[in-house]
Amino acid sequence: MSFKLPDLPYSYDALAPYMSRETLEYHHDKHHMAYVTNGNNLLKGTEWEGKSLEDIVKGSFGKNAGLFNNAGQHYNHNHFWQWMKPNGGGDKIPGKLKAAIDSDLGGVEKMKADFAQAGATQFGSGWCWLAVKDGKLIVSKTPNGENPLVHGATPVLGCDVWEHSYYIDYRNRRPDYLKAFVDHLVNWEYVEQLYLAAVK
Ligand code: MN3
Repeated sequence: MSFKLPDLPYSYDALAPYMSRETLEYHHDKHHMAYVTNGNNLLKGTEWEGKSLEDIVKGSFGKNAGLFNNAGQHYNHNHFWQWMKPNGGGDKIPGKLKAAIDSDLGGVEKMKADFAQAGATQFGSGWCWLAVKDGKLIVSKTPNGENPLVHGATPVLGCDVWEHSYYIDYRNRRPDYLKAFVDHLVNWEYVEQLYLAAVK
């Protein structure tokens, strides 16, 4: 399969004022598109041509840095658009996910604080995550295009902390962006869907 840029699941204005049309236009139309284009070029003629995106990400990690960076970022952004929705975030978390957050991560408030802290302390570009490892939820962070897949875990929520994700709207205030993400943008229903698939 070749990589293809997905449409945003909402309009470019839908996440304002927490994420602007201008940010989504640059981030989705330019940055994500570049990962798709470069990834397709780098995939040609490799042993991973025809494999699933997940297999390409896991297989190329540590073996083909150029392909991995672009495939990893394609995977991350495919989910990132779905990890947000208008009027998302906050504490209205579906029951099965909420129960897992309470038992594995010490409750919703602690989870939100730990997730935002992971994003704020990721030095340079990268992502912060909720992931399922050995059947339990964990909080983690990764540099650049890496994600929990290459560390034996399944990502269920990620926030892009590359500057291109927040600099137009928040300038250097990454912690304010992370707070807006957890309080107003997260699509908890999609997070629960991925969580339930990961623990099945
Ligand atoms: Mn990005």
